[in-house]
Amino acid sequence: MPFVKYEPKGDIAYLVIDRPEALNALNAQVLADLDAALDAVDLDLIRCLIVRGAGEKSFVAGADIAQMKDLDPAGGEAFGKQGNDVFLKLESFPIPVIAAVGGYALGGGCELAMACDFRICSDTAVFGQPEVGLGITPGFGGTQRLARIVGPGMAKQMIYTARNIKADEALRIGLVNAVYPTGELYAAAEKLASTIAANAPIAVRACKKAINEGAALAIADAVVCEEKAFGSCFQTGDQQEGMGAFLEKRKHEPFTNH
Ligand code: DAK
Repeated sequence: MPFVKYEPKGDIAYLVIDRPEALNALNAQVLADLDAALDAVDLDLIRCLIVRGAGEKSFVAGADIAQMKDLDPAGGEAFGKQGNDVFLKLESFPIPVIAAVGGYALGGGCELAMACDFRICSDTAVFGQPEVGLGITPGFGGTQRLARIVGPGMAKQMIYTARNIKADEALRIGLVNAVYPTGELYAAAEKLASTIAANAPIAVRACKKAINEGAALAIADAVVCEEKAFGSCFQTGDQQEGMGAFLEKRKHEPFTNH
């Protein structure tokens, strides 16, 4: 059985990291299964993904320490590349991806959540980059994405101290967008995903691409990304319907992704 389950639900779908006996820790097989699960997503049907962990206790408690312990430098580099490749694939996935973090999101788990478009969490969630306490650096993009999300000062403090933070602090520093009582997290994630799915899919995808590609550029170049995104929506059925409905003062028909 794969360690990552693809669970479609109408026009949204879950990717469930399912290795609860190790708090969903990421070993090479979990990463390979995540890669395969992304390949299995039906992009004609699914408009938003939710990544979550199996069980109540953990989103993902990190990269698998037992598997990493005896790696040599080449093995460490290969493991880092495997994780980075699949996280980059997730980050640039054509449709939005929400991380729904219930419980621990440590090390590679925090990094997985940060490769998603945004994060929401339960009030029991715990985030952290504990790597320097294990004698290593974050290896799946933590030094880069955390600084971009919460700013270099806060990222450096979290990474250098290896101190975990709870949901309220994650909210305060902007690592998550919202905190929900345990038991309400996945319903909230589905509601958010469905709201996104109801909007024009070509436009939503174009927004994601423009935001991601523009983030690394100077503003003069970044706005060109937006111009391309904007242009790509015209003469689509959804643009014609969305604008037509506004002008005719009626509710638009469901968007068709064409
Ligand atoms: N790896 C492997 N097994 C893990 C694990 C992990 N990260 N986290 C938990 N487990 C396993 C435990 O070993 C235990 O297994 P059994 O003993 O039952 O066989 C089971 O999950 C339940 O865990 P606990 O018994 O410890 O549960 P507790 O409730 O007592 O504690 C905890 C929960 C999350 C506080 C604790 O498990 C914990 O501290 N876990 C480790 C958290 C952590 O340090 N995570 C960061 C891992 S380092 C790189 C590539 C990647 C990375 C770095 C570099 N390069 C290639 C450069 C990434 C690094 C990391 O993510």
